[in-house]
Amino acid sequence: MADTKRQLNVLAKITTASVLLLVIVSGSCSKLAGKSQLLADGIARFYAPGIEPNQLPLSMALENEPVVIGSVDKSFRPMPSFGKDGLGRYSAKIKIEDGTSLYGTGEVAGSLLRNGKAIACWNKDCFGYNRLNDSLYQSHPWVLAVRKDGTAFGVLADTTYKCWVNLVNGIEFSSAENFPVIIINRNSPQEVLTALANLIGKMPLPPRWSLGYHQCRWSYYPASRVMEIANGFRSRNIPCDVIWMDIDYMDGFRIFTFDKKGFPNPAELNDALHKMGFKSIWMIDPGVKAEKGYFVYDQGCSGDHWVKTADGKEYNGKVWPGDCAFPDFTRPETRKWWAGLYKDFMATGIDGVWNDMDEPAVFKSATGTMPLDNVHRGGGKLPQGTHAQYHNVYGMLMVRATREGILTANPDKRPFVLTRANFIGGHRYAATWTGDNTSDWNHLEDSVSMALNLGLSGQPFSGPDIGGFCEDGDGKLFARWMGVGALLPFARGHTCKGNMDKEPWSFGENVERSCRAALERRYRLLPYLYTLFYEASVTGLPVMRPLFFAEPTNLKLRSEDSAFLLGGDLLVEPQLKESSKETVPELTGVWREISLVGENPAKDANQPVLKIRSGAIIPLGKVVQNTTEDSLDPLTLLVCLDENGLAEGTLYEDAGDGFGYRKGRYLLTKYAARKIGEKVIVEILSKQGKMQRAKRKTIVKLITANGVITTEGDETKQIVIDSTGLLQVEIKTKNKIAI
Ligand code: NBV
Repeated sequence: MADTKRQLNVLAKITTASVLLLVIVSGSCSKLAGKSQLLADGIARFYAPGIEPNQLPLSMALENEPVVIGSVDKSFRPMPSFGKDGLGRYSAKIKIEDGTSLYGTGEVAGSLLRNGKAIACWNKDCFGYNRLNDSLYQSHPWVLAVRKDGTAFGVLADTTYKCWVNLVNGIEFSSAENFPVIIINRNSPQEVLTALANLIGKMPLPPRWSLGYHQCRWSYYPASRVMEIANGFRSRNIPCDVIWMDIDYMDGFRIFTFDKKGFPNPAELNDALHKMGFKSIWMIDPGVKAEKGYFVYDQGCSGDHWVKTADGKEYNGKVWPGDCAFPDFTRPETRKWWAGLYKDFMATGIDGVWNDMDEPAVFKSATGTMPLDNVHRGGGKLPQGTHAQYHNVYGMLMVRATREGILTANPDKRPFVLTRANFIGGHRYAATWTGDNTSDWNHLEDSVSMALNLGLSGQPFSGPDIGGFCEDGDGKLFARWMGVGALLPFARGHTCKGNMDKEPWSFGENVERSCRAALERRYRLLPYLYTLFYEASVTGLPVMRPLFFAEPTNLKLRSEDSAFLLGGDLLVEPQLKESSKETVPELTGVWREISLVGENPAKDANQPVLKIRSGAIIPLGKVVQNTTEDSLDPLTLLVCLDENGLAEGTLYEDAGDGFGYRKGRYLLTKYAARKIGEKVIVEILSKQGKMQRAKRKTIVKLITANGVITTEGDETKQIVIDSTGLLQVEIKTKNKIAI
């Protein structure tokens, strides 16, 4: 009997073992992680079973290789399971609880909430956004998950290969090559993003001028047209900081050259623009015309800088100039050479660089890019690899070299680079715009959700082509887009060749008036915006935030993507639909509507409704035409007390450019307001930094339910507002600031 029992036991064990073996061999079942490393409390990196960490290439997403502080406890949550997906690709799955909302995944058109989507992360030229549900020009294999209770976690599939993110049933990443995943578990989405930024790096503080309005088109040609545009802004008093030069400034699309007819003297043009308070940004593409005698090509050949075909020849693909060679940015020597090319270019007085087509886009090719078996030779810590391995980081490596180049050329200035292609972590080198959108109402809506999700994917500095790139659109759409676009982190109007003019004045007087108001609002808000950029550079929190950041447990806010927050204190409610305004779910607490330049969104639907959070102080400047003008005299503090009669806010100031701030030459002022009896006292609560505080007038505007009380004073002393005065305030527009 005992023997039979033993035999049965053995049989049972054999059966279980063979089932397990079968499962493992067929790979149809997912397994828990193999090796894992604890990187911080609640942050761990997991590898598939059987994979040694040193078998996989070094991370390109992370800023530095993280220190492993220990092993991962079994209780770590969430735990990934590795296996193969339905198509036999390596996969990592993470289960989600009911009610979990998913975000991130970078630059994908469509709604903010990503639940139910299946996205392929693969950088691609997407004229008119012809790829719904896929990542467009950039790849962010990253998902932010916010649980029902407001706690959150994030998952990074740390691979540069094409990566599928399937959010139909939980979270599943898959790829043809094995990859580790990094999981960050935290108490709130904000904490997840800060932890992510500690891993992938923070956006370096951009020059203040880059927060102004930018005007672009493909292309302003010749130089005299550029000056006409510049004069157009100044003569109409429409604020603007930057004019952009698209590819036609080049001589036959040869990068680092100037068209002799249209742009015979770029230094003179830049100088004239500077005298008018403009900066200029000029485009550089990666494709180098394969033409003997052209200095960039000749140098590239003698330095052996080109990407190679599988059989070791120089790869040539067609782009704007015809047949082109492509720098192999995985090579440190090539990045150095590329960086060096900017020396003479920047010496003409160019202020910033626009890297386009860096997916890289290749015309007349089956894949829209170079062959996947092309060879990148690597160097330093990067191994040699195929284009399949390096495709998604081609743009990121390019802008890294560009940034280094313009910094070396102008060591005392903060570099500004705009890129179309990028990869998670690429915000370390460049800001971004969301590529070739179309002038229609859907893409206006997408502008908000896309910039939000880029922010939730580590890129705080982004915005759309205001007005839309493809097609003309009309004045109504343009004015509405300008109203919203002026409140996004990166604000640039742009349009495609062949389209009608799309400057703020191109659609007649009414649209012009509306655009002026929109841009004046942005310029008034610059002190607040710049403070948010500073905070983003320190904390990694996005400048533009989804509404659920205000209340992560409020499930009604989870899919809200028509309204958004700028920082923590300003609610923006645009009208994104042509003729109706979406109802925005109420946020807890009191948010009071404000008006910055006399605008009234109830009468002008192009201007989003702006609301200040009670308990906040928002610093404003005055309307200026560009950031070379002093906007902080007077400084205005909008004060909105909470139910305890308290408010607080911060202002960051520095020289606006250069690196003095890193040596303490900045001012970070925390203002506080408190109500004592009938009086409200506004004063400096704390300050940091050694920059001299300018002598300036400070205007305090107390925003109450019944109106606004305005007082002037000296911020270095207490500014006292007598709220009995409220009774005398003429209340014309309830809840509005009359300025
Ligand atoms: O350089 C021309 C355009 C540029 O205006 C646009 O912003 C980029 O997204 N560029 C693409 C190349 C041609 C696109 C059809």
